[in-house]
Amino acid sequence: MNALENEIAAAARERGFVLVGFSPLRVLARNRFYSRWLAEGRHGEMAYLAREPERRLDPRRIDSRLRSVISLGFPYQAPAPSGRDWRRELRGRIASYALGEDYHDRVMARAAAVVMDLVRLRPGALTRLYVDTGPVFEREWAREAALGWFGKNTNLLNREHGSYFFLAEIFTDLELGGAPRPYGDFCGTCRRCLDLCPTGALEDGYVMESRRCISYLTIELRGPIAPHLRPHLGNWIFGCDICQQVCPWNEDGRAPASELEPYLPDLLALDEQGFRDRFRKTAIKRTKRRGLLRNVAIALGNSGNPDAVPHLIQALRREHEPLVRSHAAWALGQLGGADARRALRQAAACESDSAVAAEIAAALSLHAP
Ligand code: B12
Repeated sequence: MNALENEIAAAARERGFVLVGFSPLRVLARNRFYSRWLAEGRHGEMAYLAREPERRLDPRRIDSRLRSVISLGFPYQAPAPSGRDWRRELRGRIASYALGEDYHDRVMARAAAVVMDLVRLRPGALTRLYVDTGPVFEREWAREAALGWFGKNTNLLNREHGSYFFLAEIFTDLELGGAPRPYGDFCGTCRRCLDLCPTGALEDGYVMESRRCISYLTIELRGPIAPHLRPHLGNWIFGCDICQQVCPWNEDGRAPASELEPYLPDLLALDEQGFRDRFRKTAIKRTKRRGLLRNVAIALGNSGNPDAVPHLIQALRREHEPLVRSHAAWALGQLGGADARRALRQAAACESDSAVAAEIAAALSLHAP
């Protein structure tokens, strides 16, 4: 590192970033992989991933004066393994990255402070800052800057810090970073993330089939979740950490279990205002109330616990969102029992939404004599 890079790295560390690297900009040689990935529809409904391919592959299209990128890694709490019997206690599970204040705001504020430091060091420097906020292949640039390697679980992994860190990039017109220093791939023959992903979203590694990823299904997908995938979601109600938790490069943390594992019936009872009050400042607001409650209904259906039935019946009767009613109907079908069946039959008689009616019919047919 040259003197300026050392100063920038020191400033970034001061702001809480544990990983800092530099690389000159060039056209990324991933066009073929990326075009195929899109053509195969692996991005699901995330249409924004197909936008501005030229900029993604060459950030100089953002501004032709840009010369290099500073990649930053900001750590977050590694999740603790659950010590609870979630089925008995009716507890959902939230991915660790989503705890606390929305990371976009948290990391953005710190990265913006690094930008100020940089401009103090080099007055007039041109900068463009991204924290998951634009058409940038963040992991690819972080890999170029030797922050880590692109793991089989498609996360950027670092030997010291594992993968529980966010990425941010400062593009600048300063000349930073020398010849690429490849980090190496330390996945070896390990297949744990591939074999333990409940939905097989990582296939044979290094590729993400978003349409099967629990993180995509619970956060990004707006509509119904395909019935054959629902049982595999277990109790994940926002994101998923499995492919990180099983990775030998990650250690277990001690994130507060109460926040990671909320009581599901409380969430199912949230109205719009209650949802806003509880999640407004967190990343969880992204699903909106209807998305979160859809996931909660699935988790209750997966619990196998009859205590969930009255809460789901309540949702089937009172819930105004068809998306939530339909997943509550599915969950009642999974749990079965006389009360669930009676409620489903009653709902069938008065349901006006055809998608919900179809879910109710499917749920009733599970236990048809
Ligand atoms: C869309 C998205 C998702 C989607 C799709 C995920 C995916 N793997 O693409 C979904 C919703 C599933 C998702 C989930 C998660 N995400 Co996300 N996501 C993004 C986002 C916005 C874009 C990623 C993207 O462009 N994907 C499209 C594909 C084509 O891109 P790619 O995989 O990066 O593609 C490159 C590599 O595949 C490479 N490549 C291809 N083949 C090979 C082979 C080898 C050997 C190598 C080395 C490279 C390589 O070429 C491609 C093109 O450059 C980024 C932020 C950003 N702007 O980058 C965050 C980001 C990747 N997500 C992040 C996080 C934290 C998560 C979750 C952990 C959250 C959670 N707990 O639920 C999960 C992890 C799931 C997983 N295993 O990936 C972090 C990752 C940090 C890290 N340490 O890696 C990011 C960087 C956000 C941030 N700023 O911190 N995410």
